[in-house]
Amino acid sequence: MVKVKAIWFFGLSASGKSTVSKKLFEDFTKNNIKCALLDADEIRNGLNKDLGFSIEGRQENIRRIAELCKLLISNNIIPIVSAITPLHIHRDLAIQIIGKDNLVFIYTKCPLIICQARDPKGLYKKAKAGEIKNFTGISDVFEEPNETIQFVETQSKAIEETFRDVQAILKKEFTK
Ligand code: GGZ
Repeated sequence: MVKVKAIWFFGLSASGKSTVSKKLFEDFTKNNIKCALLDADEIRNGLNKDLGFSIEGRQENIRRIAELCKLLISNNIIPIVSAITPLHIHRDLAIQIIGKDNLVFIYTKCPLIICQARDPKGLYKKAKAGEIKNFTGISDVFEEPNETIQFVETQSKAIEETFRDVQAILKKEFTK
């Protein structure tokens, strides 16, 4: 039986988190692996509609998503999270709530300059023009994770290649 753990993708806006997490969700679903996709962007449109992007708002966003993960895991459903999770304290909070052994972090590593060039929703442009405040990477901090955190490079790889890197990480993690 597959061990149930949360898979938590984090990284800058436009770093590829949503794309890779969606692909993983589709792959698991096709293979009858019970999972739920928790995309922070979507959650912020509903459950976390009341939260902004201050330090406290982000912290509460992560706390609620982590609590959701805990509930899903206890129901034998693998949560697949996609959230910027910008600070070490946010990642520590997720570990504290979900438990170290029940959580796999995967950093979608992509230089800020590439994320800005991608800018699929035009958010970096707006942030640079001052139209969006506290925007991660522009007017708010993203703390690089330390070397122990597993990552996939999304800068110059096709999604299929990045996805294979994700699968290699998960194979190791889920057979521990
Ligand atoms: C960062 C913002 C902001 C600000 C709106 N800063 O790339 P997206 O658009 O689709 O995903 C981003 C999403 C970030 O929400 P998270 O819940 O992942 O952030 S955190 O983990 O820090 O709580 C982005 C959009 O919301 N967005 N304003 N100011 N991203």
